[in-house]
Amino acid sequence: MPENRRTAVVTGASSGIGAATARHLAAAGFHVVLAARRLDRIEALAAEIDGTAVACDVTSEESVAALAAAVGDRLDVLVNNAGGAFGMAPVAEASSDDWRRMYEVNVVGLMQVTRALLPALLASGAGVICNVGSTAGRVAYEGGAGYTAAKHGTKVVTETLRLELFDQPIRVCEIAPGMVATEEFSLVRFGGDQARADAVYDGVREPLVADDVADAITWMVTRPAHVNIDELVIRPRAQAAQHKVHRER
Ligand code: 8X3
Repeated sequence: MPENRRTAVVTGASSGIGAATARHLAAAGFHVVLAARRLDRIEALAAEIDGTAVACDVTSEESVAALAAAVGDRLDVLVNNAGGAFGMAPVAEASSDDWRRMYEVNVVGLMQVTRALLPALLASGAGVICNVGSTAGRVAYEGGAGYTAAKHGTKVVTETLRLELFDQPIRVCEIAPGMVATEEFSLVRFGGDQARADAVYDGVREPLVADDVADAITWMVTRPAHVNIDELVIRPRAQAAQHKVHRER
C-alpha cells in the first residue's frame, strides 16, 4: 500500500453501492482496496481509480485472511458493503438455503472481514468502519423475513462492536439505505427475473442511485476523528416509509 495515502477497503466493490463508494473514496484522496469475488470487474475499476483489486469472498475465512495480508498492518477505513437479498418468499415457503446465504454474507461475512482488519484499523490510530445495512434492518415487510432478519443482524453487530470498542481509537457506523436502484440488487433477489426486478421501482420517479449512498458514506467516514455517525437512514424522497412509496403511473 502507498505509504503516504490514507487507505480504505470496500467489500462488494464490483458493482452498485460498493463500486460507487470506491470511486467516491478515491476522489476524496484514499487509496482504495477493492474486494469482491469478481476479479475482472474490480481490476478494471482499480485501474480507473488507481486502486488495488483483491479477489475476496467474505464468507470464506481463507479468502478474508488473504485480503488482510494484502492490506497490511495499517488501514484507515473499512466499508463493509458486501451483502444481498436472495428470494422474496413468505416464511411459510422460505428456502433454508437462501436464508443461510443471506446470514452468511450480511452477518458472518461482515464479522469475518471486521475481525481480520481490526488490528490494522486500530493501528492507524483513527480507524472507521462503516457497515452497509438497510432500512430492512429497521422494519419487517412481507416476503422479506430472511433479508430483514439478516439486516437486523448487521445493525446489531454494528451496535455491539461500538460498545466493545468504546475505549479504542476507532469509530463504528452504519448506513441504512432504503430504495436504491442498482443494476443488480433486485435482479439477484429475484434470481435474474428482470421484470420482477424492474417492478420494484415501477413509477418511482427518482429512487436513490448508488452515487447517492456512496456520497453519504464518504461524508460519514471523513468526519473529524472524534465524530461518530452512529447510523444514517437514507431514502428517496418518494419513499416516506417502507410501504409508503409515491408511484406515478
Ligand atoms: C434494500 C432495501 O427495501 O429492498 O436493502 O429491503 S429493501
